[in-house]
Amino acid sequence: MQFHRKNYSGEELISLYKNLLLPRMIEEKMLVLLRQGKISKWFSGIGQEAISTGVTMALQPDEWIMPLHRNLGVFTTRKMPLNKLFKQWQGSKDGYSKGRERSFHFGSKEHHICGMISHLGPQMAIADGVALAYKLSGSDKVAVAFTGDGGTSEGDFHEALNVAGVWDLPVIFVIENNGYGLSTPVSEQYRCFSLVEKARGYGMEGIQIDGNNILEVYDTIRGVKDYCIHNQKPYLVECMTFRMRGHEEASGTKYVPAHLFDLWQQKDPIKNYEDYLLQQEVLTELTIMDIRNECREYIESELHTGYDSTPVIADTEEELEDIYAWPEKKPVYFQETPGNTHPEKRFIDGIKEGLYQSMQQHDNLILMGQDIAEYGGAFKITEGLVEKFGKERVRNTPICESAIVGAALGLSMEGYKAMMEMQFADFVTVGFNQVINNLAKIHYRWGQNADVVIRMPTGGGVGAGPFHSQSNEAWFVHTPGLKVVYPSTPIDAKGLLIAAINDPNPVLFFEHKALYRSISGPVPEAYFEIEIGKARLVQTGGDLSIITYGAGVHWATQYAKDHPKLAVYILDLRTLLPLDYSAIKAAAQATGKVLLLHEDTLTGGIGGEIAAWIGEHCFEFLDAPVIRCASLDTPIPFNIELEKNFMAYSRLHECVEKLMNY
Ligand SMILES: Cc1ncc(C[n+]2csc(CCOP(=O)(O)OP(=O)(O)O)c2C)c(N)n1
Repeated sequence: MQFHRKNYSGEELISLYKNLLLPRMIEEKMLVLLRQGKISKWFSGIGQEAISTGVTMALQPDEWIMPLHRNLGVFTTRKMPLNKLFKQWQGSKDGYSKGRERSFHFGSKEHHICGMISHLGPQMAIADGVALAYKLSGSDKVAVAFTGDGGTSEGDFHEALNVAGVWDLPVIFVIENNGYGLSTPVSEQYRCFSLVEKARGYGMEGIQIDGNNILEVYDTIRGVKDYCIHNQKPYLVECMTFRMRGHEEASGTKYVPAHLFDLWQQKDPIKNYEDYLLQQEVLTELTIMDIRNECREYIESELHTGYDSTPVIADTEEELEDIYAWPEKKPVYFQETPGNTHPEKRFIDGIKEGLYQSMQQHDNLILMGQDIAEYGGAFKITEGLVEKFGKERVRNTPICESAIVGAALGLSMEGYKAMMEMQFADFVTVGFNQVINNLAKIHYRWGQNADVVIRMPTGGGVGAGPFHSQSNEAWFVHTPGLKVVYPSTPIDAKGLLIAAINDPNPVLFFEHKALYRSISGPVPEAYFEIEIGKARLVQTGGDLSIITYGAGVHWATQYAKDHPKLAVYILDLRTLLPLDYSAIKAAAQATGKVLLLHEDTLTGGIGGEIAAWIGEHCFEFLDAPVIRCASLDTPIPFNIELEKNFMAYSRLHECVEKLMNY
């Protein structure tokens, strides 16, 4: 192994050595503790430490890193106390995730380390978002994301590199090519000669280096970092290395030919560097022994403190409370002054106004979406915003839904707010993982909030067929950590969108496309919020209660108008997560006959959840079973007659009759 000292001082070389040695010695200890059953699972980075350590040492402590499961060296080089890391691995209350996360799936805002999710690839797009924040704020910083060779096969790798390339983001993607995925050799993982070749396809520079040579890693990353900041460009670094142990300790190493271990043993990053430092007379046998003893003592004393950890006593209230971040300022909600009148606006104008005023209110709010800049978006909701607020804040995106949701999270980590327009709610499926597993869970897992709104043009009735018409809100209602908002009137569209943007949590904001230009109503011109989680009583009545939202509110209102002899109580839920249970209870109590109406399909729709809740909590008020009126359990057909038949409203009369005749 060739080391090139360049101008590095003895002190710097020793500092690299100490940081390189510590994770190895910690791991050796952990393997013993694992065998003793004191920790549950271990992903070893033995043999790969030069990468984590060299990369982290080349960065400033406040530059974000997105590490993975073999990057103990990132955590130790950022000086996270071992006793707390150990508490984390034991699942203790005073680790980094209150016992909620395992192994390396945790982060720390203080240390600018973003915890991974098991899915590996999503880390990369988060780095895009952080790098975008650095770029927008003019900070001279880079973000770094790690991936294994296996992870490069994920779509997330492609999307993250593509977005970084197109947006000229200062981000370094580090591939640790250790020859294997779990057991899959690289010959079954990719067909290019080397992974660094991929850089060119994304319009970025790349370099392949010896990942076992700490000086090479450190020096390269320092240079690459300068390049990224100076040129405002991304960079791909492929570090060649080898994993000296199994994927995780239980999985063994039988699938790796034995001679490879012999070969790579010769290339051990610590032994080789140690020999070099001896040869350079930077260290002596004696100083090495002192350093090793120092490490050992540190590990033993930290473990001693680590063992003394608070056992977890489950506190349901705390568990539920930590799902969401709480706003710093108490919001001021809209209150109507009697006698006040407001201009009539269409539903779409309510959304536009909410967005426009939010952009004025928050200069850290970034809008992202396909065709949303000059073109104004598929529904022209963002028309004019780029002229007013500029290309930096109103960003056209490549067709990379997953990476843009990830980037929105990265922006949030640097204190920005992000609004992403899904061109159609249907397309959220290709960004699903980031929404469900990153945005929704991150606050509960390690206290990082996701200040992100995803606008979801949704719903059918416009003859657009199965992939431009779906109602998919129930997927998200089933995901703790998200908020799901679904307005039905122009005033609510504006006030709830403003509230969603002010809310520090991830909000899925559903906008029914058929309402955009068909519904009008009074909309105050001022900047105002409507409270998320509060339903709206549309009208009272004593015969039956229809609980609904979105287009359903208009179907119910029309139905009541067409049947004047029936006194219909209509509740517009407005927010589906969290639900306004007191308003639901009041609706059940008001008439004793409840109809749940939604455009979403029947099975697994939110109507089922509310019906169950009413059954459990309002049984004594009921005079009839709760009835659900929903769309057919089929995809949404294109032909307008088929679509009409699909839609819940085609069965509304039948359902009302059934309920009234019970
Ligand atoms: C999306 C997804 N698919 C599969 C897995 C299971 N899995 C966990 S780690 C791993 C291998 C990863 O290989 P690589 O990216 O080369 O990293 P390495 O573990 O070798 O460091 C696999 C298949 C996963 N965690 N996520």
